[in-house]
Amino acid sequence: MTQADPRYLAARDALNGLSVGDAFGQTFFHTNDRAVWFRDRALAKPPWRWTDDTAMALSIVEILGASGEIDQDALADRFATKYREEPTRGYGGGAHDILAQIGSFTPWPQASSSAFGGTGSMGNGAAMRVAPLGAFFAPDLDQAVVQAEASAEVTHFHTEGKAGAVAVAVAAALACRARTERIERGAAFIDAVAEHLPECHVREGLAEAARLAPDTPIAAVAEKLGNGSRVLAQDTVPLVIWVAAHHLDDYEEALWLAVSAEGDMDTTAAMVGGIVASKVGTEGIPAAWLEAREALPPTALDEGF
Ligand code: AR6
Ligand code: MG
Repeated sequence: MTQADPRYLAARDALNGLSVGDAFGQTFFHTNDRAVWFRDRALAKPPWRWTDDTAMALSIVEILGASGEIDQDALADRFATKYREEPTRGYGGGAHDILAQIGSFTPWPQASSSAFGGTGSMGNGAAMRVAPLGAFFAPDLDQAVVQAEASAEVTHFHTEGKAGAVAVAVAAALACRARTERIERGAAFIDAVAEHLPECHVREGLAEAARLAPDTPIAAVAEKLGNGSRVLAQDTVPLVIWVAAHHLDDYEEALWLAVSAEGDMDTTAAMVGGIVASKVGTEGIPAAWLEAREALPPTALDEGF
């Protein structure tokens, strides 16, 4: 694959949106004046450090760049290597354990399936890293679903964890297609995402999200759908899809709304940012925000990331 491959360009836009969102969202954990910052749209002083959301998304993009699909063994290896190099990127509680195990040669199916007493993780971590994959497979939604699930399973064995990843990937794919096709916004967008999920809490949350009017105050949306404060797929993804569905053409607005919901702000902003940038492109991200984000390491394919 070359850097001019449209799938690769789409994934790169999503990665920029995701990493800027992650770094932007993270800044609000470092102030006691969050409410004032939201009201005034005040920005933290750069650099904005990105977290595990971006570290793991980089691994996904690298694997897609190298083989055009998710090779689960290679992905597990990339996740574990990046974790070993920089364990202080803010990984989830169970993720530390799973990634350390994979790094010390426990096969990923064993590490992933035995987590949390054998249920597997239903954390929001498989969803936070997956938007570039959705953009990459935008022409083929069935592939987006299969590949998102494969990318999730390496660390998130639980149905909810995987469903969260499928939802964000499909949303990013639809957002990407909205550049050239007519894609409905609002409740119809949320329904179009939900139809790719199995029966589960994430899907139930999306059904609730579709019933919330576009002008519902964000605090009420968070109250109803959750805001990631439990760090679970089902208390994070419905709000994210609601925000993206109603603000697919405005990165800045979508991101302010996402963080104003409070909760797991780096993660909700990473997800919303990855989806919305799949529609508006890197050029739709405020230049000052791109500049403020800690630089991304060069990947094997693109020194300019
Ligand atoms: N049962 C109970 N609690 C669970 C379960 C379960 N089966 N699965 C997950 N949790 P984890 P992630 C809870 O550790 O998904 C970073 O800050 C549990 O409290 O698998 O990669 C990112 O920015 C667990 O610690 O990691 C994201 O915010 C938590 O969910 C987040 O971490 C996260 O699941 C991503 O975390
Ligand atoms: Mg994080």
